[in-house]
Order: sequence, then structure tokens, then C-alpha cells
Amino acid sequence: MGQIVSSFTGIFSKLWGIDREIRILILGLDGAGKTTILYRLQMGEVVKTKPTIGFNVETLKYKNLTLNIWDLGGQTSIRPYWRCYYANTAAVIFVVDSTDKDRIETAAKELHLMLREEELLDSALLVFANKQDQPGAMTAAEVSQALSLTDLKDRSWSIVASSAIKGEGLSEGLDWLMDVIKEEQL
Ligand SMILES: Nc1nc2c(ncn2[C@@H]2O[C@H](COP(=O)(O)OP(=O)(O)OP(=O)(O)O)[C@@H](O)[C@H]2O)c(=O)[nH]1
Ligand SMILES: [Mg+2]
Repeated sequence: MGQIVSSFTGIFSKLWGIDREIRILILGLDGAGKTTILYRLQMGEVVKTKPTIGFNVETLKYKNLTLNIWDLGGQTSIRPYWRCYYANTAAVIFVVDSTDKDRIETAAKELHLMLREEELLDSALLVFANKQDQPGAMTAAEVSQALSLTDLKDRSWSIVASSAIKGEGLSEGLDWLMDVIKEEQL
């Protein structure tokens, strides 16, 4: 009986990918809030960050899934190295500073350049329109339009308004992502 239960549990965990690590990348321009989001998700609090030179990687459990989350530095000189991390990526979380209207076009360019890469063709995309706590922040709809998200075909994508500082929108976004990943695993 014990064996039947344990093989049933084994099949069940495989079905839901419980024993597999899911690789997620957090990308976006420098200062968008990527590292703040990573540690807010992992520790549930706001940490003081420095610009990321290289990457931070953390493993966290979320809704029975084990996520391996890579947060890459977003400075201009570091962006060409993003592609070294693309293999086996289930999802990209692209973070936008919604107050940074001057660089939204640069963010759009980097996003579409990244999505054209073959290794990311099957990856889901979650965009955080971050820093919503700031006055004058673009709404999620405005960020979506500036990034031409509706042009994306054959890809699961969503945009969620967030404030990493206040902790708003992050679980909503991650819940959507987990649902997509679970569906794709079935
Ligand atoms: N007001 C506000 N500030 C935020 C928010 N998220 C991040 N910040 C601030 O924005 C600054 C940059 O945040 P980081 O998380 O270091 O940005 P990053 O995207 O990791 O930047 P790089 O590592 O240089 O690529 C920090 O001062 C954060 O406290 C937010 O939702 N609201
Ligand atoms: Mg960082």
C-alpha cells in the first residue's frame, strides 16, 4: 500500500513539476527594480540594493513549485550578457520603471530583441509595470502600449502593475505565471 501511495505521489509531483526546478529570468533596464522584486519575493521585505554587476540567483518555493530565479544586471554594458542565461528558461519577468518615460523606448527595444532569441521562443512573459507608488507613473495600459505587447504572437504574456516597495502586484503576477507554467507542463 505504501508503495502504491508513494508511486502515486511520484506521478503527481512529476505532473505538477514539484521535483523540478523552474528557471525564471528577471530582466529589464538598470534601476527598474529587478533586485528589489527578487528579494521581496524571497524574503517578503524591501532590501537596500546596489546596481547589479553580474547576477543574483535565488531558489524559492512558490505554490508547490521550486523556482530558480536569476536577476541579471540591466546596465547598458551588461545587457549583451543576458543571452548567456537564456537556455532552459521557462519564463521571463521583464521589469519596467513606469516613471522612466525617457527610456521606455529603450526598454521596448531590449524586450523585443530578447524575445527574438530562439532559446526564448517558448518562454512565457510577465511584465511588471513597476514603481506604481510614484506620482506620474505610466499605467500598465500605457506601458503595454509603449512596449507593443499586443504585437506578441504565439506567446503567453501578461502585464501587471506593481510596486516592489509596497509589495503590490507581485503575487498577482507570479500567480498568473505559475498557472501558465503548470498548464504548459501538462
Ligand atoms: N518607489 C519605488 N522605488 C522602487 C521600486 N522598486 C525598486 N525601487 C527602487 O529603485 C532603485 C533600483 O532598484 P533595483 O532593484 O536595484 O533595480 P535593478 O533593476 O535591480 O537595477 P540593476 O541592478 O542596475 O539592473 C532602488 O532604489 C529601489 O529601492 C518601486 O516599486 N517603487
Ligand atoms: Mg539589480
